[in-house]
Amino acid sequence: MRTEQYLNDIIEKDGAAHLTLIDPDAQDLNEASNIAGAAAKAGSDAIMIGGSVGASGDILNETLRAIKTAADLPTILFPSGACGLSKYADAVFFMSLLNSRDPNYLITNQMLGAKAVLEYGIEPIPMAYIIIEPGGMAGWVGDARLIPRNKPKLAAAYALAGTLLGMRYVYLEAGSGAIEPVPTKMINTVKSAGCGTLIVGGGIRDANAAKAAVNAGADIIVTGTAIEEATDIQTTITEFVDTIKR
Ligand code: 1GP
Repeated sequence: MRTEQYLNDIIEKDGAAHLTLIDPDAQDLNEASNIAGAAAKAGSDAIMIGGSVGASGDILNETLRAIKTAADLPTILFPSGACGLSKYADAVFFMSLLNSRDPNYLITNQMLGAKAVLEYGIEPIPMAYIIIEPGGMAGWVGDARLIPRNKPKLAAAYALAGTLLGMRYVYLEAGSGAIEPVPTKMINTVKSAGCGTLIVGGGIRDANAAKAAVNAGADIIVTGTAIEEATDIQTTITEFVDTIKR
């Protein structure tokens, strides 16, 4: 429970936490190292590592080692399947894509990876993953039956089901690089339904959007593209962090 407790303590103290997403398939080792170093200096709370395609094997392991050298922050895997596990990480979002049509993303990959999680000694954080329109690459790869943006009650029903199944975290995902983030009304409806720790990501391009998500009920904000595309990475992360925390 080390990483989970660490995040929960931050949320209690600061009102929200910020995760910096690094996709080993999109960022080379040098870029990953720069982003991780900037994230630590800017006060981001942890590094999330994963991606829908290609974030596995040597490149995943080497990226984690580069991140660990550059930043003294917890590393949390965000795997697209059992291939996205690495012994170099501190924790893993042990997640099920609840609105997938494909049993591979509901339980088969989890079955395939469970023993490795224990053997590697990485901390599993049970998480319900729910993909909202437009869904991006994650939605396509995960064969998600995308939640319509104007149907917040559907997202809330999935989140509650995940919570009752024992998943302590819920992640509302609009898809990396989404034109618009998850609607604030949906965030609010999900949080009000009584789910656990609520992560929101996908299409959060600036600090105002991040703050709006937190005001609506998000506990953790994930940003990847906005950091990847920033000209000044540390300043951009600092803006996110300073704006969402009280
Ligand atoms: C993707 O939610 C994350 O899984 C981050 O999305 O790249 O749009 O920040 P962005």
